[in-house]
Amino acid sequence: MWEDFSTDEVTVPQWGRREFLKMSALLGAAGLFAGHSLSARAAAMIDLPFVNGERKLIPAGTFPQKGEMILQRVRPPLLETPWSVFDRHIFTPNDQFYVRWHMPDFPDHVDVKSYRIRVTGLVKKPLEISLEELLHDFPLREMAAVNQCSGNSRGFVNPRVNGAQWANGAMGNAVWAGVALRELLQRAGVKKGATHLAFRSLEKGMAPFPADTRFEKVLDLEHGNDGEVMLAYAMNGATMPLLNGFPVRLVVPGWYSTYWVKMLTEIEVMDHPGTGFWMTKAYLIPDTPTGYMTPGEKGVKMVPINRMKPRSFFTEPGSGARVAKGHPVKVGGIAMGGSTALERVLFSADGGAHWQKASLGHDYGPYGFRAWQASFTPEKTGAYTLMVKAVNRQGEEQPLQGGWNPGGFMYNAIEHLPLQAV
Ligand SMILES: Nc1nc2c(c(=O)[nH]1)N[C@H]1C(S)=C(S)[C@@H](COP(=O)(O)O)O[C@H]1N2
Ligand SMILES: [Mo]
Repeated sequence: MWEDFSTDEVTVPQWGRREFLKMSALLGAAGLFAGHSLSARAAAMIDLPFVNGERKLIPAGTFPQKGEMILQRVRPPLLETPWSVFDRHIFTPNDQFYVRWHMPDFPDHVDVKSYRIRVTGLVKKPLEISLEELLHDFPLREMAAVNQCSGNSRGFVNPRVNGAQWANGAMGNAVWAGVALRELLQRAGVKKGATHLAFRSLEKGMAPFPADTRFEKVLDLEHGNDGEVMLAYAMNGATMPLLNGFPVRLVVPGWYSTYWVKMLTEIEVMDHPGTGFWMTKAYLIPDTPTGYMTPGEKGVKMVPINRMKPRSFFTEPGSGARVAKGHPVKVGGIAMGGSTALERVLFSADGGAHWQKASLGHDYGPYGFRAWQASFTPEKTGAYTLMVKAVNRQGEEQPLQGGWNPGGFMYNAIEHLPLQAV
């Protein structure tokens, strides 16, 4: 990433409708998982930086349309992006974009001819939209946005909690192309009294209660109508991988990606909040100003997780690198504002005693990553602790200590990078 923000030269991929139809026809025809067997392939190991962090690094092609990934779970697939990928691209390549599913039996192919997105419930005109119509009858929207799992970095939460033990790679930045949800709602005509939108996907719920456990997420109508929430049919200028929600997924910029429903097939306009498992039992955070609480605290009111917090990361140099005393060291990485634009990134070379402003790379919009860069000269030999902190437009900044909640959600502590000057 480092030649004078060479990532600035990355042209935002232009989305071609022709390619979509071509690729979608291919994908619709083939059962993508046919012939893929995990055990048949050799895998290297990787050590994530927490206790019990050993994982398989699976080679490209182990999962369809996916490159080398960190294996967190096979079924349903939980694949983490190797950290080195974030150093090479400000947009995360589709084939190394992380993957997270909840149901073991999600569809392994989608028939693009019969695929429909239905808008139902409190509308004047219920809709059944085909992919062709979605592509041709609505204006194209494009937006850079970070898709981050609520549980990203859960492996660093202290005390540790249950759930996938991700390091920092359960996130990715992409240019999403598709249609603003507002367009569909306008066409359907929302009736008076409507307050919420439920989003449902192609996969079934889990036995023995498939109806109760189906993957349904709910947003306020006002939020869904804000012109930013969108139905994406392309990602970084290409059809999105099946594992990332082909053919259409919801994009909720600035919100944790539990709301970014993949393989979206129904939007119900409702006059009440969500009552399903995924809104009332899972993905809840303490109703406190930070979304954190004291471990073991009783009687805390819980609410659905929502807006993302600011974060920043080092990609350069590597952790524990040896640098030469008296010579400037270039440091840098990526940062995001979370639910609002990034305001600034601060860098410290002395364990947080002094902070300097980092310079920022190209701005692709409030919800994407920005590259940051700073430099310092170690005047003495010995150990250094570098730190980086993002501050967003609302003045929200990363805390020194990671906060805690029972789900291990929204971890965003300031990153520390040890260095040795010799
Ligand atoms: N249909 C469907 N959509 C889903 C999920 C799911 O299990 N099923 N998981 C959600 C969660 S919790 C996450 S973190 C993101 C992961 O998106 P990705 O696999 O494209 O990275 O998808 C979201 N959308
Ligand atoms: Mo997630």
